Amino acid sequence: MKKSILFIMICSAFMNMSCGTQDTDKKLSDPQATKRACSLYNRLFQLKDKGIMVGHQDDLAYGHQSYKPGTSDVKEVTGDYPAVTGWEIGHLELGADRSLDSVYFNKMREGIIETDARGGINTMSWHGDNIITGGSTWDCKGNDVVHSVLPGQAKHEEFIQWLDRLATFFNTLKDKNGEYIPVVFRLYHEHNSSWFWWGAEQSTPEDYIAMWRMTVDHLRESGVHHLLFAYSPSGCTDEAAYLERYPGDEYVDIVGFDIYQFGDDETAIQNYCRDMKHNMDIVTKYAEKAGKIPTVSETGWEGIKQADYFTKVIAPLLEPYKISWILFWRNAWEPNKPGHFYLPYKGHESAEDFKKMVSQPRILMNQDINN
Ligand code: BMA
Repeated sequence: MKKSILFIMICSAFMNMSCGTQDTDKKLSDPQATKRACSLYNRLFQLKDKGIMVGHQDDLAYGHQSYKPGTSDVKEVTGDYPAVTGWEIGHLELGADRSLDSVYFNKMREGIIETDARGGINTMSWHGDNIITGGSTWDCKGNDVVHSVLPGQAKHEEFIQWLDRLATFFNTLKDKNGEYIPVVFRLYHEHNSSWFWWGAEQSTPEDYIAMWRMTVDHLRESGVHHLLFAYSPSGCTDEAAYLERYPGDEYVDIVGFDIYQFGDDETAIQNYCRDMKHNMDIVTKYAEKAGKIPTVSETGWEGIKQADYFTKVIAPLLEPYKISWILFWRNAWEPNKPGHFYLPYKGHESAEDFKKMVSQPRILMNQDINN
């Protein structure tokens, strides 16, 4: 083989494998991140200067008034998809064919591919089951679940099998050129609260961090290099509290937080705005310092009980911040959850107002990030 051809082959192998060859200095935590994952990370930094992307959990999975996969309430209301689409993979670890919210994983794969093909961004959360009790993600019995999955502990091998199932799914996410689709993976979220088995009262900071690193290391060792890892506690009082269970800059690419509005009166709105501002300050400052992407990783007001909520509360709240995206929680399809929605569906009283908000120049939808 000619030396020059060999040289070109080696160079292109490197370009496909690592962020080291990119021409900007935004480095993903994974030194072997794929070229597409690196480009997405750099794109996020560029888009952050342009505005704040709208995200919606399970947007393409179903609508509030229809279980049909591919239904997007946001598209029906505004004419465009959100820039960021959230997915939930709870029960993938069990080898189930559908998520805990009854979204079939083969449909989810199609939705991820479709979102990526139109230039959208995919993010995933994981409400995995309790491996000790076999109960749900909210089953906090057996306060040693996190400890039990660590190397040498009783549930380690079984948990590794769970991670392998995740890796297998991630490795089926390919674009039309056969390249892996980069996806944001938001691990073990709201960990400073105590309602999931990995919560603050359920584990020590050391064990939590060890589980996070073990998860990321195992996925990387399994050949998964197209993930951007996102860290997202519930609201925090200050940066020290924010970082209490932070696994380290080499294990995180995106920093966010989850805060909801609880209550329907003026005080509830004021408290929500106060906490959101405080936490947007924390994550934007930390992101700036550490070279990460800041986000609002989960938010919303269940049932949106004010018609002009988006232009009167949300838009002014976001205005001063350089946050990459704000992800509103899901619009449940389940007939027994009629009030469980966080963005308007067609016909809801806040639909026009939401449409107005997303037409503002700094609020970015799918088309805005692709022209
Ligand atoms: C919660 C609710 C649940 C859902 C879970 C995981 O906040 O929406 O109905 O099962 O998220 O998506």
